[in-house]
Amino acid sequence: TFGHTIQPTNIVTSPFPEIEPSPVDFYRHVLQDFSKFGKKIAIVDGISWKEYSFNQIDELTSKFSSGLKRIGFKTGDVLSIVAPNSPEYSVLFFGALASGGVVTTCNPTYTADEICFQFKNSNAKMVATIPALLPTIQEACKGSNIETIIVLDDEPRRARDGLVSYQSLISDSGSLFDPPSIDLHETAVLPYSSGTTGLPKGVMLSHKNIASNVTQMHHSEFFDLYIEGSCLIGVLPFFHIYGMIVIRASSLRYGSRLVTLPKFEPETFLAAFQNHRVNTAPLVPPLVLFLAKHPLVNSYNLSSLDQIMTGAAPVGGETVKATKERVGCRVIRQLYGLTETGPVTHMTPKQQGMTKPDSVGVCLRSVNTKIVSPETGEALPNGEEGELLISGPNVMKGYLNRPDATKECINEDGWFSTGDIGYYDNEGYFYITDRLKELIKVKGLQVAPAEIEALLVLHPKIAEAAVIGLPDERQGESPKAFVVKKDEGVNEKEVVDYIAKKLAVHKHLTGGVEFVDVIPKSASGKILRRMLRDQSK
Ligand code: 4UU
Repeated sequence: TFGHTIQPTNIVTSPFPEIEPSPVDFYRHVLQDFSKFGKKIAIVDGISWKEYSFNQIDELTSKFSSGLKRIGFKTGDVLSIVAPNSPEYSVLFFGALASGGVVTTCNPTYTADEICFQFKNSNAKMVATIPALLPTIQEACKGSNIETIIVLDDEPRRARDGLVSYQSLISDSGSLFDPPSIDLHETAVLPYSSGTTGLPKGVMLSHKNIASNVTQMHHSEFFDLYIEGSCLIGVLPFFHIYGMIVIRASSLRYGSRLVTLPKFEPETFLAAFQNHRVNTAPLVPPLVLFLAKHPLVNSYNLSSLDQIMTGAAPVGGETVKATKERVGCRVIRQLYGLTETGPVTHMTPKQQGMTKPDSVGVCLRSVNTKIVSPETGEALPNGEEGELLISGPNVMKGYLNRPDATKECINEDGWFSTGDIGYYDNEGYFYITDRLKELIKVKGLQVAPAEIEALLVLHPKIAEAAVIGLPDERQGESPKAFVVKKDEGVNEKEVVDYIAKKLAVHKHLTGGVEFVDVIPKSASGKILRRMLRDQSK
């Protein structure tokens, strides 16, 4: 154990020293040691082996930043990135920040409607994407304020019809590169999260928030990437806060090598471990389960693998143990966090990696946690279940243009209500046991029931609808719809297909559709999801 972290007030603190806040913005923070790392490889494409040194990323970033300014991108403007993982993703991301911009990241598997919502909601001015997504992006731009589409291709494409090539931007002389000094409380990134209720909202994470989080993880007991020769697998998507901060930003900040994969695919995933000698694997539960169970795993040499981390959704201690035994890595541990906390708040310390496999670990540096009674709001002692509240320098500023939703989850004292249920043990280790909020998690990705419900009730044959998550071994949960018919003729397939056309794959109704006479609701009209969940057991 690491000393006493449970305060008499029932506030739990970190066993490790507080961090010094970063004196510089996120771009400068992450790139601060690049000249020291120099010719070391920073990022390599796991499949094509196209690689970039720290020097090269640095140079490309400044040229891209200058090129962006030349086409009219200004301080405070929003760049949306809608692309799968690649080495160039970092150039787009840090190039925009170096121009004083804000980056909003979007899932590249989204439909045009979903992307359009985010373009409009974030008021993005430019978007960067890959050629294959161009038709979707062009469709999504309609009705938004996007003026320019940057295409990640090798062809030099002259600025025309609002299209400009990445190639032409990185061919810029760099003369306009001049990162402004930025108030560290300004928004740096705008990922989307539905929070405890409703539709996805822009999460305003400041430079201070995310620079802090990178530092908070950095401790010999946590994410010791400064160890010479660290090599990470970058298979989790960079649009999600886990890929954005924990994997990509931390790797660059501490001089590790990052192997990018555009998507999860069994052979390329396993081959990457073997061929690139990956030693650090930040994963989500379905991928941990894959390593524990899939027959293909035996055909690859995973001997370089030293540590596995799993977060973003619950994982059973048994799966954790089985995976460790099968792949023979030194440690596997859990992380817990949310988009709103930039993201990580808890991590299993390395020493205790296997002794408490069900725990998400202890508070990161400068994180305080309380478990409060949902009824009384009082901070509970160890062993008692309640809602997890967090405070720390990583807690978001709030939801974009949603002071109401912000006020509901962050109180005057800066405590953020996670909507998760859990408890801590007598050594200050946390356990997540349930979710108070409506959020569904499929493969670690958010699915907001309200988003699916809003579409369902627009269907001419549907009167009312409610969506919940059914437990699913492979993907964590599966969205299931309860539907009250307006027209007797409607069947399950019609409803499933309707949603499949409108939303990304992880939001499809893989849990099926159940037709009911009424949706149970509280006196105030809120859907009683717990009742529906219990009904489905
Ligand atoms: C049970 O999923 C995330 C961020 C996760 C993350 C990232 C980097 C965790 C560790 C890490 O290193 O963010 P969101 O906003 O998509 O989803 C947040 C929700 C939480 O409220 C909780 O319900 O995801 C769930 N969650 C977990 N649940 C996250 N981590 C865990 C976990 N166990 N370890």
